[in-house]
Amino acid sequence: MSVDGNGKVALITGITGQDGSYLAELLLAKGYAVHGIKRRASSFNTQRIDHIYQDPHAPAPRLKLHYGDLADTSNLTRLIQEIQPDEVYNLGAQSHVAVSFEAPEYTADVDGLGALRLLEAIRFLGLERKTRLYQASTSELYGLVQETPQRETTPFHPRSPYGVAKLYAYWITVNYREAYGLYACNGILFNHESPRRGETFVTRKITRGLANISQGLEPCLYMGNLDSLRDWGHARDYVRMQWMMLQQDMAEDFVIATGVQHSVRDFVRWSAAELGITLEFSGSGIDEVGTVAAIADPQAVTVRPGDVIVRVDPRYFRPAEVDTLLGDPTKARERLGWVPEITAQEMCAEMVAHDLAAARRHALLRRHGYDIAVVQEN
Ligand code: NDP
Ligand code: GDR
Repeated sequence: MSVDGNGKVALITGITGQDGSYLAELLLAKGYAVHGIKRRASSFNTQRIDHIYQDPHAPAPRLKLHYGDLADTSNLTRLIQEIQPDEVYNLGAQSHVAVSFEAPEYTADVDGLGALRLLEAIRFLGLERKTRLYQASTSELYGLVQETPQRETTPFHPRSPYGVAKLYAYWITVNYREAYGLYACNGILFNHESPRRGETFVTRKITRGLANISQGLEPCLYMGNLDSLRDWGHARDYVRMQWMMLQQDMAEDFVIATGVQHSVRDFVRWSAAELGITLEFSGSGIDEVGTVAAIADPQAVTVRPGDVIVRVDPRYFRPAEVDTLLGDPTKARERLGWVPEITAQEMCAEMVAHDLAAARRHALLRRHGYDIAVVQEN
């Protein structure tokens, strides 16, 4: 494989995910040779990176995919031995908080021990002085928050099997840095989204669900906790910071956030407004509903004033919730000059535009007799 460009070689776990796809684009643009680990699945799972795919038969491809899994020690060790990466970005994870309550052991294995397997492979292969590691840590570590806003020094109190698994990964990364002098660091990233966000995370569920409703593909959006408060940024801004963290003289941990907080209900309202729909919320708890109050352009949408298009379904409540998260990115700004460029509202507009285009295509197909299944999940 070619190491043209800047001569650096990166390995990304989770390259088929939201962040992995943006990071791969960024590193390729910087001239890296990029290797990614993808899981074997019974159907294609590379949609997010198909646009940067390079035919392995072509001369000097700079993107290469390998089958692998964070649960498989020998696979990871062999890949690191073969690839000899300068930088490893550990983005792979069972990343859904609600699902981690359903599959806690698997989540612990992949999200917790997966990080250890990579660190141990670097150490075992004697690559401590060559290979730098980025660990995808999370604001879910703060969980039941002890201080607002949350910064690098705020104590952790995770509230889910996902958060607890990521807590292990956080500390084992710090431990290998302290014990073996590895350049290994944690990015404590707050929620970040994009049109490539998985369809079952709240922002994408909202933009996709409301776009579908506006085109008559679904009747209603069923939501969990509308009061939840999050600090939402754009994935494109956040992967820039992941790269910056590995280019410093010394490995350090950073909070990556916007410093601005909104509720899930706000995000529903903004998304509806992007579609020309004014939503009014009434009731409370599981009886809360979102009703169409006004429409900007009746030709553009199939809903009408008075239609109830948002309801609460307790199925989407979590056994333990993280009610509020707000990050303080001061250290990242002062030390690395990082500032987010895209606001949550701008990101929401981009996501709605993306999902509306897809909904219109589906609606058109349906009008011409092709039945398109529309699935809604948590
Ligand atoms: P995604 O869920 O979009 O992507 C996760 C990636 O991990 C996918 O490529 C997935 O593969 C892969 N993966 C899952 N299980 C395994 C496994 N057993 N072995 C190898 N790979 C696996 O997550 P994001 O891109 O949003 O997040 C990237 C990382 O950052 C994750 O670790 C997440 O926990 C963390 N994080 C995310 C935040 C966010 O708001 N997005 C905030 C803070 C942290 P497949 O495509 O086959 O499913
Ligand atoms: P989160 O993201 O749990 O913060 O983890 P998610 O978008 O799933 O939930 C955010 C908040 O919205 C509430 N919510 C709902 N969530 C989902 N998924 N579906 C719903 O219908 C719904 N209704 C309300 C949730 O209860 C929660 O409070 C994300 C993941 O990317 C993690 O991997 C990452 O570590 C953290 O962000 C930072």
